[in-house]
Amino acid sequence: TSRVVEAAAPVLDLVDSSVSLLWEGYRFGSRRFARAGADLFDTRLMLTRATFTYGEEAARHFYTPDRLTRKGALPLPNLALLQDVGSVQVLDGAEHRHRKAMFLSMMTPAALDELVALFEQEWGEAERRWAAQEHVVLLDAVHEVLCRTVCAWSGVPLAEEEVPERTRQLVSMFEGAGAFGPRNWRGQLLRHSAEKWVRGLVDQVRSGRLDVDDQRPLRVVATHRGLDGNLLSTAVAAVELINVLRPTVAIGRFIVFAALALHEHPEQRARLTDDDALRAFAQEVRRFYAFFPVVGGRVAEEFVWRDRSFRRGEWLLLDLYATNHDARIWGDPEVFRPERFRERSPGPFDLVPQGGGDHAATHRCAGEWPTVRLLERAVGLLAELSHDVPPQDLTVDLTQMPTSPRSGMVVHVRA
Ligand code: HEM
Ligand code: MYR
Repeated sequence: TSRVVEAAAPVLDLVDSSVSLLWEGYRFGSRRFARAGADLFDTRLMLTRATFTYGEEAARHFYTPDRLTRKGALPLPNLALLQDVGSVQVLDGAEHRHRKAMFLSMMTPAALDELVALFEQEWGEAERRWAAQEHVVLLDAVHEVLCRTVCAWSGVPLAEEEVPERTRQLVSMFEGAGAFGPRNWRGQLLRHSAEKWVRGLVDQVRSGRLDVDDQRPLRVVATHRGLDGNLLSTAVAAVELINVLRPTVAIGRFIVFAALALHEHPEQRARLTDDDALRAFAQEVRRFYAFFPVVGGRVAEEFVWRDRSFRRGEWLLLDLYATNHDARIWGDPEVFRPERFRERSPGPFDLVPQGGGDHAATHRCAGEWPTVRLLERAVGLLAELSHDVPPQDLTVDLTQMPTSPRSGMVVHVRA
């Protein structure tokens, strides 16, 4: 079975704690909150003063509309691989709401049903290929299934021979986002090719050379008009479509964590008898496992919390991992227990793997519904998949961001 790796002793945060953050990974914040006995502490990152916070109250402040801006909130090498320059993530106020509404318009119930149906179809076809293979690295295999699914859903043509390359490009962006150095550079390089590809698609839609259904994300970004009445630049339209393609492929990590959870808690399988049970399991996967470590923001509107004023420009980080493991919110936070989500539904500021607050008015993830829908379906499919898990290194290294079981979760699928 798997174990969890943590960094050894905390590195001294003498002048700056950037090195400690990279060294310690997901538990960087939790350790210091515990040491300080508080839900906030000051530190320095990249030679700039920063305040780390966690918990439901902190999330409520952090996700009060218009209080923080994402401008200057992430180091550029990380930002560039995720939301990127010109995207919804760096807009504020009315412009942000308008662009955000564009994303949320893609997430109608009918569109989400179709996304799940496409996923089931791709999964079914992949299952037949998996059964013919000696073994399958589930993380890689699921990334590919999701790449096919999201391209079909988005109206992006994808030839069979393109699948490995496009999958690799999208994966390298989020796998490079938590790194400085070669893994990050590789992400930048592959991102560059992906942007060229997607800009070409936007141009083709706009010139009528590519016909795409109305509701599909490629059509939506290509025809969206800003508050000024103008189309988005080709570059920004491409960035926004990539903001749909890339993170949908990233859901593969949650799916592999779900497979790991089923492997380690075999007694759970029999409980997955209805939709509520699948939903609860999916939510516990999102709470328990580590993915997006922290979100950052700069104070745009002053506020007071814990007898302290937070002034314009101050750098605040909300520790998502620590909030999802906050013992004040979750009983036995280090125990994987889906039943907790049958006893209570998540509130806006407690379960925050993809941010908190109101989706339309804050920077909370636009893709939370597709994530939950695909993940709960994947839990059902995994529970029905006849497979063995051979001996392997399933260690989840919490000093790696993003992390996953070290082996990528190798499975042997039986026909
Ligand atoms: C924003 C996580 C899936 C689209 C975010 C944020 C996080 C996050 C932490 C930033 C919140 C903030 O700045 O306050 C994740 C994780 C995912 C996921 C862990 C699962 C793999 C998706 C999907 C989509 C998506 C499937 C689209 C289909 C976006 C967009 C934003 C965003 C557009 C920017 C929202 C804004 O600035 O208003 N996501 N996300 N994400 N996510 Fe996701
Ligand atoms: C997405 O692709 O937008 C969703 C998943 C991204 C997860 C990336 C996790 C590691 C990023 C660390 C960056 C924070 C640096 C302080």
